[in-house]
Amino acid sequence: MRHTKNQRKRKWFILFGNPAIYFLMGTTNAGTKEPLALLKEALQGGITHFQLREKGHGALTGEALVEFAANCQKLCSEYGVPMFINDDVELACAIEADGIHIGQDDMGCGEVRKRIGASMALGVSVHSVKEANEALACGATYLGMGPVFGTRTKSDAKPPAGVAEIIKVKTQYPNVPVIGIGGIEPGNAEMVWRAGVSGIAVISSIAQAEDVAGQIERFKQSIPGRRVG
Ligand code: 3NM
Repeated sequence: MRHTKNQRKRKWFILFGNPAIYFLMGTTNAGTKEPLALLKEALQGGITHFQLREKGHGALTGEALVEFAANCQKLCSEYGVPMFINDDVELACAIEADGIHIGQDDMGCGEVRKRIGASMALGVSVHSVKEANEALACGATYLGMGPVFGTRTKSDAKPPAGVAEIIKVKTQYPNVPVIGIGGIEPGNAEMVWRAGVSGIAVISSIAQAEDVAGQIERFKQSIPGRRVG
């Protein structure tokens, strides 16, 4: 199901209203699983946001990528989960994704905002208050910050940054949604929540879990105040 601009605007308003378990995945993260089957397990398990991040050796391109993205979108819409596209403005526009996420090395965020228009959500990876200022000035909807912990998933990730910068950005911009990323697991997620994030973004700890739904439940239990027992 595609959303009209007004529906998208409405969804934006509540885009990070509740603690977000934001799953990122591409076909190269699925291991021995069929990628769409993995995404379906994650949706059934209760992820709240999905980002298609198709990177690395053997990544899909061209028509195959568009087809895969459209299949992911169909699945996400069945579960009412907003879908973001990593980096690829053309793909995000072609499938009318709910949002796009870009890094500091990608096309400038002002340019991206111009190309996607006003109604698509824009996430920008930042590492400091200065980068947050710039991203917000050019229309970022939310900020991604990491890597909080060491990660083996992103080969060019910066050194682990902990939560100090997240706290600084949240102090400056209490109402801006910040999503923590990088090496987050159920056992270390609590300190990220306590830094004031609206959500945690995860690849390997969900993609590689034997029991995907169980792992997502463990992430939900890591939200302070939500712990059971
Ligand atoms: N971005 P995992 S770290 C995609 O620091 C990504 O901006 C990062 O994967 C950043 O959950 C990262 O397996 C990889 O550590 C996250």
